[in-house]
Amino acid sequence: MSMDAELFPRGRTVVAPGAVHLPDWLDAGRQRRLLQACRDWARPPAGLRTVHTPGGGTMTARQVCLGWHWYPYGYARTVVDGDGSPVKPFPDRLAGLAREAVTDALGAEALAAGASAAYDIALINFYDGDARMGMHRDSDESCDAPVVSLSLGDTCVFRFGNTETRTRPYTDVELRSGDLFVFGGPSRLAYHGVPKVYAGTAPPELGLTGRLNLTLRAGGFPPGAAP
Ligand SMILES: O=C(O)CCC(=O)C(=O)O
Repeated sequence: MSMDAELFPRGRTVVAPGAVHLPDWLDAGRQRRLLQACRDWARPPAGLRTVHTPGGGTMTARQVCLGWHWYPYGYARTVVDGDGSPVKPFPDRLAGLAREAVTDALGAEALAAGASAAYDIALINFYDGDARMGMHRDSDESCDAPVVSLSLGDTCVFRFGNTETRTRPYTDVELRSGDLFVFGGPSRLAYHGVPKVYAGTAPPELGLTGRLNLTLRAGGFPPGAAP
């Protein structure tokens, strides 16, 4: 444990209105089970893929989706920018995890307010090497339910900004393995990104080289239909 960690134990932090960081939310056992599930989801068909943006860019974090397939910039039921396979189903247990996360981070009222919003999308990002993610908003959903973010493996700098610009003001938060970050309400459409991942900082007992992030979202799309 670093001296900083001893002097300043990590606690719940409200980073912006509706944006809350809960350190160490997943215990070691839940992290291990979630990692194992991610390894299964990453397999083809509809497995981990490299994402290309319409402007000719390549995202350095590779991605796999559950429930709905995200591509720049929309959602589909099949991997329209990859192998064309149907997206893997979104498991009920992730919906339960999302509800638990929102309740712990923002209170039961936040969940009740978004009660019509069923969590039905997971985007799983894998960061290795020099992977990072530029500042962006999660704005392709038709629903304002909070976004739930879970981190596994290496520690990163998560930059949480404002709803107006990609630039300052923003707050840099260190996300470690097991941490939960939820952003909803006035922060739902805030710009955010991952400027840095600290290689080799994952808990050794987890057995992951690199970083995984799961974001759980509610699409709000008509059942069965492509939006
Ligand atoms: O990896 C992270 O912590 C952020 C992921 C993210 O911003 C996204 O999937 O939209």
